[in-house]
Amino acid sequence: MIRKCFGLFLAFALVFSVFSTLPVDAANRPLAKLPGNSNPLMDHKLGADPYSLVYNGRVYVYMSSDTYVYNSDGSIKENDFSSLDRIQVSSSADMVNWTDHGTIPVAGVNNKNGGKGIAKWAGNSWAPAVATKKINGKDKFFLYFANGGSGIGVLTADSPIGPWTDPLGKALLTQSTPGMAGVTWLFDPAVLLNDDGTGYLYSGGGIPNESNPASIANPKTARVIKLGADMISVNGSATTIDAPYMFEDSGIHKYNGKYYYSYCINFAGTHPAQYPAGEIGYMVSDNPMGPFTYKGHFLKNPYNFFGVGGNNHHAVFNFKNEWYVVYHAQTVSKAQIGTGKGYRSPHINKLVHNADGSIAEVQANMAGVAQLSNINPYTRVEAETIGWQAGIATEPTQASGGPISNLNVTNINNGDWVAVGRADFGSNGAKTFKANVATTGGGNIEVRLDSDTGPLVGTLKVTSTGGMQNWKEMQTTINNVTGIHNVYLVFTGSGNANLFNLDYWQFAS
Ligand SMILES: [Ca+2]
Ligand SMILES: [Ca+2]
Repeated sequence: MIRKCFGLFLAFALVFSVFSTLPVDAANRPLAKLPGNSNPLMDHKLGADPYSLVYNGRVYVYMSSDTYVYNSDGSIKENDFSSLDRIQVSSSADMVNWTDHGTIPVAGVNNKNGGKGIAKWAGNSWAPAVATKKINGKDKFFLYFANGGSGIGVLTADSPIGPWTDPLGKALLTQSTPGMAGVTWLFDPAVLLNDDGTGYLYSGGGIPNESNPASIANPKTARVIKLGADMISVNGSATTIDAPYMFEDSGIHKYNGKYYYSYCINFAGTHPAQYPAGEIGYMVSDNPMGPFTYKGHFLKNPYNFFGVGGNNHHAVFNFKNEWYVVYHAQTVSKAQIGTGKGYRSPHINKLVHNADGSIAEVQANMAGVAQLSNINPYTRVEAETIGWQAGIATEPTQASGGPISNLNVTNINNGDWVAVGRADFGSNGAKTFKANVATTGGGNIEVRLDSDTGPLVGTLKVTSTGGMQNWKEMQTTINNVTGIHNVYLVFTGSGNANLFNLDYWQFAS
């Protein structure tokens, strides 16, 4: 089918080659996040072990930096986690359009991250957890991460997207922290900021003795420890959470005055039915330090929903008075390479607490969460704010005046596109469209409505700015768009090279 379409495209290309812009290649289609769907959150890159932070009307998702690792013959290796030395961040106000904030170069031992690693003592940065707390009248942000299975570190910042610094110069939690002995894998942090301003850090995993059924059933490798008021120290000794069939992936949330500790159930041995292997189980307590009582499970292994399994990882959060779970599944890698090979992508679905306080089974799917609010196209919209896309990539930009860790869209080839869901143009309508671009070549941005082949309401001709990081705003007129539309920026041009880079765009009425 694809080959047939491509043949047809070639025929068109030959017929219409006299025109300066080529027809859109039918192969320019999304990989895994299809228009109308909200999952995965993104498909222009991967992202594992997601954790959420809600701040100022946006949800930020922090992820382990899954990146394809290749064999010497160019084929993609099974994920060996060797690339997990950064933390990826994306945020959204509406759960469809996600702004890519790039990667935080966390691990810094042995010149990792090209010498830019922030935590000079850490070799890895797995499975982040993030909290914010007002300290001395200022909002501070705390990013906890696992140095592989050997400990938990913390970075701090004044904004949810950095810049981040390492306040300790060493791990916050190690096996020698009081109460931590016996934790097989000291990783996978989760953090709770209680209503009284006290922080609690949850972590741990692994089975001390896999040949012993009692060790599988009660590994006693989960811990909770009270944090100091500064959130970067600990207060007292860690307490064991006796989570049955504990594997990894601590989660914590507070609902209706109760503390919900959740975790991934292990795969070893045989289990009683109430502890299904590879699913997310949960326990409840009246106290953040426990003791917790096992109540059930609420998120099946991704295999049940997406036909591709592997590990499970989750975080529960509240955003605009609704509960959600962010989790990962190997949906992008499955679409790209046929099998997941252990490479994961973030998803979000609704989570429901029943009247009795139990959690209903999550219905995970590709549809995800319907868009919560519209985008305002009359404010600067980062090009890396993406609802859906075909064929593009993002990279750190040298453009000035943007957000912290600003990115631009790149790898723009003929027929590639980016789209945002539900931009509200109002009743007066848009008259102009401008974009900040950089290129030594050029091409066009076709502004289309509601699909990549939808009505064309304007075309911005992008001409050379003298460099792929020499930035210039360019503008074109728009054929009066009103109302609410998904906006598609369809890129056209000739040649195989990146046509141009795109930093942001904005309409004016
Ligand atoms: Ca491309
Ligand atoms: Ca940008």
